[in-house]
Amino acid sequence: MGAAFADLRGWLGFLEDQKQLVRLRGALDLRYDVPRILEEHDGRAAVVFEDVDQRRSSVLVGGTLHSRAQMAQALGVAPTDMLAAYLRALAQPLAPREVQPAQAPVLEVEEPEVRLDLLPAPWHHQRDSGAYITAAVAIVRDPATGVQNWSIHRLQINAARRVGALILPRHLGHIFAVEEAAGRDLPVAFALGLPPGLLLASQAITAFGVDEAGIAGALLREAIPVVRSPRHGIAVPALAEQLFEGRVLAGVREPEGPFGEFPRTYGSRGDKPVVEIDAHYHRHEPYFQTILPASREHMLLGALPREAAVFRAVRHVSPNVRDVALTFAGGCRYHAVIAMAPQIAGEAKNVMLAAFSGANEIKRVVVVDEDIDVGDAADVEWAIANRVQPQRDVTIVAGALGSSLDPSAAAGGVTGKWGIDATIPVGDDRSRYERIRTP
Ligand SMILES: Cc1cc2nc3c(=O)[nH]c(=O)nc-3n(C[C@H](O)[C@H](O)[C@H](O)COP(=O)(O)O)c2cc1C
Ligand SMILES: [Mn+2]
Repeated sequence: MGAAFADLRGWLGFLEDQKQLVRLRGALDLRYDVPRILEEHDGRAAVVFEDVDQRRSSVLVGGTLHSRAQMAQALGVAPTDMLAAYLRALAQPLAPREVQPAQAPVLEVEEPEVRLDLLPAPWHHQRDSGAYITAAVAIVRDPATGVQNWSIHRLQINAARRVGALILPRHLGHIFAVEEAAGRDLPVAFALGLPPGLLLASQAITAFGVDEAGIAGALLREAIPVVRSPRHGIAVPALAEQLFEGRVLAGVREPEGPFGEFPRTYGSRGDKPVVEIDAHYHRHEPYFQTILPASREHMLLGALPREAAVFRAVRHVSPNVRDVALTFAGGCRYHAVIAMAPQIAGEAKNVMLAAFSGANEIKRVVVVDEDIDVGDAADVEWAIANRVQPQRDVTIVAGALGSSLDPSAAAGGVTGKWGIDATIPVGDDRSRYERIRTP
């Protein structure tokens, strides 16, 4: 087991040593050049844009995560141990360690004036409504419990001190709804410029009331240093590149979107919550991190946390589950494949039903036998072709909660879910299903 990477700089240094990072010099257009270059390097290399625009305040970097192999390196574990490592982190969080402001690199510089319009935030896709911050982790303290929450939200830059946010109905949405009903703004801190381990922790699917900072610490196998944000006293990663403090405004909605999203379609324009930014801190010569929507990076950040959530959910109904994968073509969110060794009739079906609710966005579940590689789409299709009788093995559930970004879903993301039991029926003559092999 190697060391995990605790900050973005260390991770970028590693990528550079591995020749998985390219540096580009010279002026480039944030709308027409940058996203195309990120797309061209997607799945291959991180890109550092040294001086994308002289007026801009930080060094732009994108594409910092490309593969499961890289994700394992970022966490300092073998690829085959990643799921187990994530499950361990969920089960045994490691609380963060508070450091003083003088020991917190993220507080090295305070900008005299908040100027979001001077950040090198790209305009990612053609029909997007404008420049977006896509890699900031929103950290809030739930006033009811004092427990903090981490989540990533796309942020549309509306003005020098104002962003619009998409807040889907999960933890931040719940906390904000309670505060807003009482007429109060919700203080929020945005940590920007983080290594894969912290981004993966922000995507954990947990019960309400679990602080993702503890999951980050457990994933890195070392408590992460946090510092109190100066205005709101929110504990934020001390090694982040940049920190913004603000308030989600009660009773305010402004138009946000459209925005190209992970399913490779546009999320629609609508009235969304607004955050007013009060303060901006950063390290010396900070990086500005961007995640190109629908890139491998965006997909992968969703995959491992959902695989862990599905694994946990299905283990409640069967001890015979071996592996789980969320597929790239399904955006690492909609389509799950589960490998198991069913021992009794109906067991695979129960596993499928549990997986539907392991994470809301899951729309299709394929259950296969252990001999099928869950990460290999052709292998899974082979199992469907040779082991499935649709009238017997396909299950459809109507009216469940899925993803509101699925264009085929009804308002709010209400969707059907379907499952395919592609396991060999228990009791069948297994020799009829045996795969040919050359001697
Ligand atoms: C790059 C990226 C962008 C995301 N954008 C949004 C977003 O705009 N709105 C949203 O609600 N969730 C977004 N998510 C997903 C949430 O961050 C994720 O579901 C998170 O785990 C929610 O945290 P919670 O369970 O504490 O609510 C995004 C995730 C990633 C990786
Ligand atoms: Mn949460």
